[in-house]
Amino acid sequence: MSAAVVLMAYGSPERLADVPAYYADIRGGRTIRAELLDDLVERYRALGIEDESPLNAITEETRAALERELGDVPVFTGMKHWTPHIAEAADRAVASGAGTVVGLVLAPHYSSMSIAGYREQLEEGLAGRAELVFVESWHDEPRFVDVLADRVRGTDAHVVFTAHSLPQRILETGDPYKDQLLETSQLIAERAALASWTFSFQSESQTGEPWLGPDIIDHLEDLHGRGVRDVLVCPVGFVADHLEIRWDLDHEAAEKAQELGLGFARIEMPNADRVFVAVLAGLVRRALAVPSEA
Ligand code: FEC
Repeated sequence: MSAAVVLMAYGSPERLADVPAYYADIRGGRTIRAELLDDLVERYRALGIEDESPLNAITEETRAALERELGDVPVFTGMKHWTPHIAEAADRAVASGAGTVVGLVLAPHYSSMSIAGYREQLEEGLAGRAELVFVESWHDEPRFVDVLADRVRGTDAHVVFTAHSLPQRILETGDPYKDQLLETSQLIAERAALASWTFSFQSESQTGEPWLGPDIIDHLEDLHGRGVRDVLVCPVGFVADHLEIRWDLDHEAAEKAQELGLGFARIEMPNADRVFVAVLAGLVRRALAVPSEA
């Protein structure tokens, strides 16, 4: 039976005018304070998304490269918070004649507050019209670990692994997110034989509840206090350039490091890199070969 892939990403507003609707989608109907919306618009403006999004272009590049790599399996992009929505991708996958759909998220770590939401949207979109093989997490995939280990190997700097923070309450329900992040970091550090590394969260939102820490901004201060002079940031929870990388790290964290007199660099994100796309293709092939183990 033929197959298709729904490749899912967080999604990004396509142009500046889309930011309010995009933010409303993220908040799921809950109120947005005007100053937070203004601040978000300014962050996107600084990234140059006036009329078209260089961030969504990266997702399209990755999709096209994965489709080429797979050869005979069509790949459709589905965005969690923007167009094309996951439900549209599901419709297109079914229309392509696929009896089996592989759901793969461009985020390697499972959380009930992230990956579960992608799955829900895809299940609803497919509505039983095709068999779904959903890849829940791929945080310990050896070839993914290699992709990142290759980017930090040989550095003299202290490596800081990072990922998006989430509200602390996820820990009360045994959510595996934090453990999976630490496992990925440990695996990379071992593979690259790193002498000095730590993990910190980034990009927490102002939602009025405590989020997982330490946040990278505080962590940089702490590292500086411990005598670290150069930092190389390796975001393990993201695979592409987007707002959380180009603003939260390249702008906010870099500015903090400069203020402290700390050397600051970050690895190049995998984006549509050939070796990384081969990792994604491997995940899809494995999901199609042994659906029950995906
Ligand atoms: O480049 C772009 O345009 C999109 C960048 C982007 C990525 C991303 C990834 C994750 N998020 C995760 C969790 C949350 C939770 C909330 C939340 C809020 C935002 C806002 C923006 C945003 N996120 Fe995001 N996230 C990205 C962008 N995120 C913009 C709203 C403004 C703000 O709060 O700063 C809080 C929702 C709420 O208010 O209730 C929770 C997680 C990931 C990593 C996994 C994934 O990629 O799906 C987890 C990229």
